[in-house]
Amino acid sequence: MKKSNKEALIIVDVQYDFLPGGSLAVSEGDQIIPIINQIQDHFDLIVATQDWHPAEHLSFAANHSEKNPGEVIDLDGVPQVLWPVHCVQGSDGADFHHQLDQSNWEAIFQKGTNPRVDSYSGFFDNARRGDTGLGDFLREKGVDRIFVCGLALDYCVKFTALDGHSLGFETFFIQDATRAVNLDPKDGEKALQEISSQGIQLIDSSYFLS
Ligand code: VGL
Ligand code: ZN
Repeated sequence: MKKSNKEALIIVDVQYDFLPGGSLAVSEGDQIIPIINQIQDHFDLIVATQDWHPAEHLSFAANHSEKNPGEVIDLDGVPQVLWPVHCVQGSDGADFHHQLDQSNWEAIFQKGTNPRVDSYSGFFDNARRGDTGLGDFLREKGVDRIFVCGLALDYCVKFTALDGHSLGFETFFIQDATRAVNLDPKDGEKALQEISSQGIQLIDSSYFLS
């Protein structure tokens, strides 16, 4: 019998392009790094996701004529927010921040590699066709509780938490270990409401440190 009841930390997209100075910078994004480092040794297992786009990715405004970041288009039937070019495979902006402790990471799940569909969640693409394998990996390891943190609260962290919850993992959202893009200033707040209304538990890092 497989040992179960394990707790996993999922660190979402803590990459230079989402940090201050990056092409899709999340304000105060760097402030979560020491918090994430502090809590890592609480977990049985740690995984990270990495936004990992080909240069021709259709979520980039630059790959459409006369479109600007922030505009929304229809991409094969899925609404798509257009973004500045970010996290291009192999670029410096796609790297994890050097201060982020990676020494105990079990695996890295890359997403957003199909140029025709974006992938906010670490589990599935936005059309829910492609699967990164993260769900099966966690189950295989006997994980039943997941704790989600990283960037950005209102996109990739939110959808990772919602998908993890929908797959049956007991899901916790570490509020002080995430920050929002806030294209609209209320987006972060709205995301937290949506997350908690689904039954995901909102916690702070003090949950582990007390
Ligand atoms: C993300 C927008 C585009 C994120 C990724 O990591 O939240 N946001 N690609
Ligand atoms: Zn992206």
